[in-house]
Amino acid sequence: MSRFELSRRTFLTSAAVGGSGLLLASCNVFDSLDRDGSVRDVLESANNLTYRVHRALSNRDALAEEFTEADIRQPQRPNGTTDPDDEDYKALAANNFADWRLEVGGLVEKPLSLSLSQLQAMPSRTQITRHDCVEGWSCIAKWTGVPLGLILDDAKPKPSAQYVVFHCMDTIDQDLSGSIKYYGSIDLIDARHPQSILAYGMNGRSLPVENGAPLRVRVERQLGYKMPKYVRKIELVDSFANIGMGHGGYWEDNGYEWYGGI
Ligand SMILES: Nc1nc2c(c(=O)[nH]1)N[C@H]1C(S)=C(S)[C@@H](COP(=O)(O)O)O[C@H]1N2
Ligand SMILES: [Mo]
Repeated sequence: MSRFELSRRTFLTSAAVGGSGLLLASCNVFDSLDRDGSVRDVLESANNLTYRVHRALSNRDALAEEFTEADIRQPQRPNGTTDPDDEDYKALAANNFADWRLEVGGLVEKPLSLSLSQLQAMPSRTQITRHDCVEGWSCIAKWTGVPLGLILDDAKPKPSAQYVVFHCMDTIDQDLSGSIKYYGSIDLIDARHPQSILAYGMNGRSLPVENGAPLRVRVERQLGYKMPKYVRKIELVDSFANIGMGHGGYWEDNGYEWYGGI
């Protein structure tokens, strides 16, 4: 299946889920840099450049642009899974995520199990950034959460750890062996970037279910599909070989680039 067909399929699915033009209308244009086609160019470059080339050309430590409250013009358009139909998720949501824990494991010295209130008691970072989806829309929103680097400092990745894998609670697809849960991954360079946070707040309120409650990833230098929602577990690994179909994420297993840099 070509990438075009794949994104078109996704686009049609989200349109169907939206049920009306309303959802699409809320955020269906590129925000702030649409007119000269630069977002399109940027999205193209994410598809065409390999991770290695991208890394050589861009400064991985540079900050993504941050905006002001006045730049927030619409709600964050929900995309992909917006209301997980999984029983375990629904039970946790019914209790306001009081029983939810973020597990941190794999190649770490000290596995962690953190409640939402423990995460909220940690130092936080708030940033107003633009979310760019590969399907061709963007939204500016304010995100609040724990810097991922602080979680890593506590868990202490072993020297062999190279990637951070995020395991999610939502079923995104079915195959012969059963239901496939969304997952994704980044490397330790992006994980330790100052704007990489595990967000529990959006636009001054707790993160809504449609945008990934109770916790979702923000990796502001990459495209939307690199920011898993409904996270339940973080796993440090040295390879993706034994996870999913081995490409480091649900969309990567379906043909998207692993490095979705913008
Ligand atoms: N768990 C999970 N995370 C996900 C997705 C998803 O379907 N499930 N979709 C991804 C895509 S393609 C985008 S654009 C963003 C959408 O985030 P939003 O709903 O807050 O706009 O979430 C990303 N993370
Ligand atoms: Mo996306």
